[in-house]
Amino acid sequence: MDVTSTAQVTTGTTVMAPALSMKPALTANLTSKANVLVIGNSGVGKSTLINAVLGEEAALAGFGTQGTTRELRVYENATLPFRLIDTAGFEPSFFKRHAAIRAVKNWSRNNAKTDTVDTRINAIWFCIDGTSSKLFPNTIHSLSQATSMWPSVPVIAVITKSYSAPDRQHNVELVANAFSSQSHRTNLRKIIPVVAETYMLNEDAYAAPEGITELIDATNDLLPEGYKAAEKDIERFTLNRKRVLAQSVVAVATTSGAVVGAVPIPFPDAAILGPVEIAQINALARIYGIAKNEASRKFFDSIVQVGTVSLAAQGAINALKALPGVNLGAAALNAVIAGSIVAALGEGTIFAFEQVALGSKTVADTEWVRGLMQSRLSADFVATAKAALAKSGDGMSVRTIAQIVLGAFISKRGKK
Ligand SMILES: Nc1nc2c(ncn2[C@@H]2O[C@H](COP(=O)(O)OP(=O)(O)O)[C@@H](O)[C@H]2O)c(=O)[nH]1
Ligand SMILES: [Mg+2]
Repeated sequence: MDVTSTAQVTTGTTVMAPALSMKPALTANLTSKANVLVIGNSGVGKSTLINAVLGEEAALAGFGTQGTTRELRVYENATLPFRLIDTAGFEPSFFKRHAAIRAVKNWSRNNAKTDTVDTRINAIWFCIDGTSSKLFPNTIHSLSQATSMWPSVPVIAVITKSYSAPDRQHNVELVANAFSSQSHRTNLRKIIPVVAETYMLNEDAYAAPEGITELIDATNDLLPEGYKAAEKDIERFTLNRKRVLAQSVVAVATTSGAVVGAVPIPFPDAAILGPVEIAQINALARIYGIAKNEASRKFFDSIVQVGTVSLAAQGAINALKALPGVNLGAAALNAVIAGSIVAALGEGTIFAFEQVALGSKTVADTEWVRGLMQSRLSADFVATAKAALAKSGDGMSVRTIAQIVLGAFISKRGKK
């Protein structure tokens, strides 16, 4: 599967994965956090990665002007035991690289003077673009050169944009080889392929978020004692991160559903959403680490059945079609209906997988999950989808309609 030439699809992901906020950080935790330098050429995916790791509560850390220069931005949140130093000005030009590294050095030195914060670099993430494997040796050489003043600091190589699952293992080997055949000494500890934000390959296939919680765990593991967070705190935090990543899957799947649904003929039944729903469930299962095997097959199937051929789905469709006062042509109406079913099912699946991840349910609880999914398509569903119908119009693009549907289902989630 060649994804390098696929157009970047960003619609649908922005709603669920808010950009880093600019709230000033609390100063309470400053002395107890480790520092992780995030280095990689601009465009490699550093900001997207930082957002995926720290989450929406990430804030620019308050180190005065030193923490927010053109070359460097320091982020942290209340939970994770490390802050991330984004080398925003790092570009494939010798001078820009030099300036970026100098900014890190200055940050480290100036803040050490103020004595309020430990500014030693404790770990480095090398960000390497997974869509251009030919550049691995070059990139690794230049990143090693740029960080040669920290020869013993542990390094994690992060292969960003690892959209192609079949290529992941091979890319890890290529990166390992590139490290061992270059001259600069680096303390390489781990190579992790990541997808920081759901990437749409085509209508019913996406690259779901990948490797983010592994990266958090691996980074925590290599921090010096005294910095490390307790495992249960990390676990609680990563479960929260998984939810946000999962919601980025639902956003993309909802768009797919709306695209599939937007046909100017009467929407027959939800069976045509089968492939979209299956892709969504598989992607969510990966995020929650729920294996697809004999034991979980019925659990997965129950969800898809409710979303495709069940009385609940048919009832929801009929109710929406029969709503009085809806002044929409078939295409827009069908797009809203289809998108709503996929969104509601996705939200329900996230809840179900969380319960399994927490151990309060197991994949043997098929009747429970069936009932849960049916309830997600009941009266409450019709009211939410109705709100989306009211905001939709015939002239709108399917993507706009999908955003409206997501908006309706998200604000419902917020109120709960
Ligand atoms: N869908 C998706 N897009 C990504 C991912 N990583 C990076 N991108 C896209 O690649 C572009 C550059 O990413 P950005 O984080 O700004 O790179 P930076 O310059 O290193 O901070 C943006 O359009 C991102 O949306 C990812 O994991 N998934
Ligand atoms: Mg950036």
